[in-house]
Amino acid sequence: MRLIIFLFLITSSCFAQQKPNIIYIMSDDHDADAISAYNKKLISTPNVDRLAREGMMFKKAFVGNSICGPARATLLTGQHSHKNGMKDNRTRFDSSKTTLPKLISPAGYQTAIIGKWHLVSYPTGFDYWKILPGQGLYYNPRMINMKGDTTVINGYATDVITDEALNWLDNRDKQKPFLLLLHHKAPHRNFVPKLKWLEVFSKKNFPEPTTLFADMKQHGQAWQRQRMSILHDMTLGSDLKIDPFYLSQLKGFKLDSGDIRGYNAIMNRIPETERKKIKEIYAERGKQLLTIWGNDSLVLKAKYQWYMQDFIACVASVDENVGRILDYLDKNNLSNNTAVIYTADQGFYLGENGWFDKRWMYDVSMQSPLLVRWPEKIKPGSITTSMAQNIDFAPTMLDIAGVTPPDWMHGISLKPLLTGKQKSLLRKNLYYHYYEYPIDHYVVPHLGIRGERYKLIYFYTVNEWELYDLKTDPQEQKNLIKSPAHQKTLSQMKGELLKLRNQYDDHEQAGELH
Ligand code: SGN
Ligand code: CA
Repeated sequence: MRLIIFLFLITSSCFAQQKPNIIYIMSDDHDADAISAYNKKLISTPNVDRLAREGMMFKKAFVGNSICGPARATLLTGQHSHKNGMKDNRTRFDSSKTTLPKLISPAGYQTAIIGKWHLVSYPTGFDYWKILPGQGLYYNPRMINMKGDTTVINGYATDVITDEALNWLDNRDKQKPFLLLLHHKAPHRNFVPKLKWLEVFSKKNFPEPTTLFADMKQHGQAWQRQRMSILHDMTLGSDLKIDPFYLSQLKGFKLDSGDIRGYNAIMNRIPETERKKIKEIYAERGKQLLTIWGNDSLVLKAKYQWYMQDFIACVASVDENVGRILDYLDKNNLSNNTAVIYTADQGFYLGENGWFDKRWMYDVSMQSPLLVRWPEKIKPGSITTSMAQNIDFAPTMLDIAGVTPPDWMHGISLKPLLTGKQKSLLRKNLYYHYYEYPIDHYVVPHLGIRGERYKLIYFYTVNEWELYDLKTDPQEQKNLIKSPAHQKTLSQMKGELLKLRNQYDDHEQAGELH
């Protein structure tokens, strides 16, 4: 009898170990253009690229509401915002909801979330969590543990979050498969890099996007209302870290307490060993600004360069830390049986249309990077152009773990696509709905659908429609809503939008569409 029990324990633990592990790494605002597997113009990211080389790269992965809290609630529930309740960053996520960790645990998984959380209520259903309060800080971040205690952890946030994740991996129950959600704060605004990467990237000159000088007047209400312009809305003090000493010398510039406070808050958090050098690098910006002040075109060009230097330097830390996780998996013989997913909560404007931030349904911010490596199942170097969406993450991870996704989830499992069982996804259109207005960037609420070729957007509070041909106009600059040649496409797309809106049962906002 004892022998039978012993054999049973051995076989069941072996069986449990064979279930794949899942590491889901999500950075904050990391646009795909800042990953060299997608675009080589801005940065080389050898570690994230390794996931593409050894796994599958999604060329067309999107979100359903391009903003932080909502994207995170969608990750947990597999649902669009109107069903999971998290429509904007100001909402509190209902922690009693059935979520990914609660569904995967009964399959024998141990679960953890480490890093940015941003759902106001504390995590539930995880065996372990350690999160940043709110947006979190770049240097010496505070973290909240499961007892509700907040402590300061010395170091740089991207390194600290990775340290915490590696620590959890080391101390986990090694008999069980695991799901680890590792959420970076970087490269979120206000883009504060580590000295070593700032030194590298402050010397670089980045190519300007062709639409950097886009004229808002050529477009509708929504474009005119936004406040996410690099020239007008990106702050010199806290976003670009220009010393108030220089700002106070700019003719006609109203130095406000926000700039001074923002600059000081950032600098005072940086350890003294790095602060002096960092201040020196940023002082160069102040000196340059004095020479170009008054010439908007030169100021925009310079602000764009400084923005990119900081953003890309933050990305370099993310890439380096993805490398640390992959090394850990290699060293511990975990690589083969672990699905590593890399993504961001959405895309981000890196100067296109003269903008920063996200929110819009335009591809720049609706698209997110998505790379999945799982050596046991995914053919290395695979590329898919099937349209995936963040509603698919929870069903996919459940499917990987052998759990059938519940039918109330809106997404579909990407596993058959990943493993090559299915060549493409059958879904024809993706649904999108953005709500938050006016804070922070005055992006007018909108909903719409994205097909392979066309995109239809309805800014319902200003009653403006937009239609784009993504094939002839991938930068979405030419609204075809009044084009006689496109009226048939328009009515087809409207029909598809109504269909999807009904399918997802999203009727509270926007009223009747006509
Ligand atoms: C902060 C940022 C905004 C950003 C929101 C939401 N301002 O308020 O630029 O859009 O977060 O970002 S900051 O000056 O405080 O950085 S999100 O990623 O959480 O959705
Ligand atoms: Ca974000």
